[in-house]
Amino acid sequence: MKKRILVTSALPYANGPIHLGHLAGAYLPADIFVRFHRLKGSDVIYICGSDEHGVPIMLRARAEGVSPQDVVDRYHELNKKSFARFGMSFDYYGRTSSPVHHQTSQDFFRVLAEKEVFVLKSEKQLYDPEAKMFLADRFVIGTCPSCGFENAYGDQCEKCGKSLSPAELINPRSAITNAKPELKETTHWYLPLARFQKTLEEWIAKHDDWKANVLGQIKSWFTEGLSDRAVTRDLPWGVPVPQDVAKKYGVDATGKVLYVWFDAPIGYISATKEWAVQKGNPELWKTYWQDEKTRLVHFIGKDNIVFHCLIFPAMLMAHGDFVLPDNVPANEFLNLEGNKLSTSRNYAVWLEDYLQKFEPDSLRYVLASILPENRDADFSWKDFQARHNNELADIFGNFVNRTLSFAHRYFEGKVPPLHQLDDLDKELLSRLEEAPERLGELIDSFQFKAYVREFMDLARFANKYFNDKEPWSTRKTDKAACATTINLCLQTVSVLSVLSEPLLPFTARKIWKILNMGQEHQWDEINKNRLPEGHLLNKPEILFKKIEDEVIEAEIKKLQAALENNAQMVPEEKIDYQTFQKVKLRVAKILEAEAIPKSKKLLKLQVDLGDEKRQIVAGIAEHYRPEALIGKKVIVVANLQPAKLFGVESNGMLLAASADGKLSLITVMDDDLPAGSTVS
Ligand code: B3M
Ligand code: ZN
Repeated sequence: MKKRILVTSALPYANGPIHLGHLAGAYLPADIFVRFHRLKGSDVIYICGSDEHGVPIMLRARAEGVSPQDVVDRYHELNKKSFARFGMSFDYYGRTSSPVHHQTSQDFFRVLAEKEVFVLKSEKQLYDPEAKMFLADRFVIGTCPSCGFENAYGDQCEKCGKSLSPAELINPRSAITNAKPELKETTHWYLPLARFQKTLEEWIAKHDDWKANVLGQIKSWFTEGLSDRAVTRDLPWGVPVPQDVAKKYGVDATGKVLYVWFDAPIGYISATKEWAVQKGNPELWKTYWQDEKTRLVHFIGKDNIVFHCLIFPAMLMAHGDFVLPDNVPANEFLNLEGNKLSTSRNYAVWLEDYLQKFEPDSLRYVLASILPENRDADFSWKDFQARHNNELADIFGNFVNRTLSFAHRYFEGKVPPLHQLDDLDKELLSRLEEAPERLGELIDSFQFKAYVREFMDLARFANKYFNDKEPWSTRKTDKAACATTINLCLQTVSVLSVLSEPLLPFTARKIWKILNMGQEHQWDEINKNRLPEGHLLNKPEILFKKIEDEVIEAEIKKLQAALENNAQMVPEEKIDYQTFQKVKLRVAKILEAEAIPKSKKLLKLQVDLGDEKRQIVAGIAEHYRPEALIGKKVIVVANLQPAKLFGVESNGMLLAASADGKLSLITVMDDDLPAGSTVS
């Protein structure tokens, strides 16, 4: 096992706050991994930072009417703080607008240019005649040639995930002015990825231990065949293309910057350099980036796979001075209450909001339990509450609390002596002995969900041990047995606390205080460092307070409101008849209607659409009693994407008129018109 480890998490764009989807993708798993390795005594550093270039930042700045620098200054600080509050233990959180980063990226580009890696191409590209600028990447919106989605970006379709170039979009329009772009000639540097395909394939073949979801994506890139990628852009924001390099190619670099996906991964290197300077040893970064013994691990979300597994490695190979990633354990996506998370539609749980009501460790625990390790996963508030209350509070928290309370009540707050061990005592001890290696292997092989499960199983076993041993009875009948039980329970608390540290760093530290232990621990020593007999304990505190239903309902409602707002937020624009015709309106007869428990606004309806029955959830509970609706013929949008509201599937939407808080369903005047009739 390589002992020197360099861990990175994807650099989040500094154009918006961090939400729980980010955490579950690239940050929490990395933090668990790094914390574990620190406890193992590995030589590990954890590098992250803000990605401050690229079109997303510029679009945000335009929308707010401020400069890109203003945007990144704000979100860099905000995100850095949110991560810290969640215990993300970066050794360094850099930013790509820093001078060191600009220098490092330009040097990287220069080396590749000197090695004649690039291909220079002059091509016609989309140009906005109104804004007078080239439309790179997300500055163009249009129809995806692959799936027909109408709001695909110039670099990627968010619907089907296909990566695109602006010229491929059907009916392109400028994201700035809405103007129809013109074609205009421009010159750019390309990384000829096709030339790297064979080398990349050979390199990936040596990594057949990578996660299946990652290898699957890589294979399909190979099958499709890698194509040349432009690594420069015509944009006013980014790392400028170095003039000296451009000159050699006979090109004027004015107005040209490095493509954000060229400079961002180099950000890992520049941040490590800055870290080394901060450490007082400016050369130290080289040990991590240039010594073959380093295990470089990139934690990312699945949309970043191609960049970290193919493009950046190709850049690193071409450069020649750096180590290549040893693993890229990418996660799939996390959904929220059955729907896709969306920053732009404000459908997310923002870390700062979360922290106003809950503890960071609760979210760390729940997210780690449901990580989208191999397929997309879903976060729901009910599940959050259940796992917090039934597992963290009732099992782990309860075990710690009852053990400490007992020691205080009956053993003067001291560790009681250990006497004769029976079989159950021995079983507990052998489980404790095995745990560090087992759990450690799971973490080291990126099986975080399994680690969490095994950890909680051990706590569950300990809790059951306490029950089965009945110290409250042996206290009167067999004092020695009682002392042994509590001694072993205290040892178990201590072992559990260290095993929990990568997952629950705040709780672990609280327990160390309660146990009156030091704050430095070693994963492999936890069974050796027993709490000695007579060791004085501090008073316990409740580690996890139960989360009440009302609090959870409020969170669900907030998301509900965001969904409803989005439905209403469509800006007014003229549409043609064809567009209108896309909405399939039909007459539906209401067959059943019932309230949805705990929801004031929603009713669950079963409707007849003539040729099929449908379930529709409608926000009309404050206006209609369920029984009054049966038999009514209403108008529904029949081809609406299904959605989940309060966990209930809804397939369609009723039309209703509303004003001043009043609401009236749209019905048909002639009652003999059959269900299923079309409306136009
Ligand atoms: N900022 C994209 C993202 O947040 C990008 C990651 C860069 S990692 C070098 O999905
Ligand atoms: Zn598409």
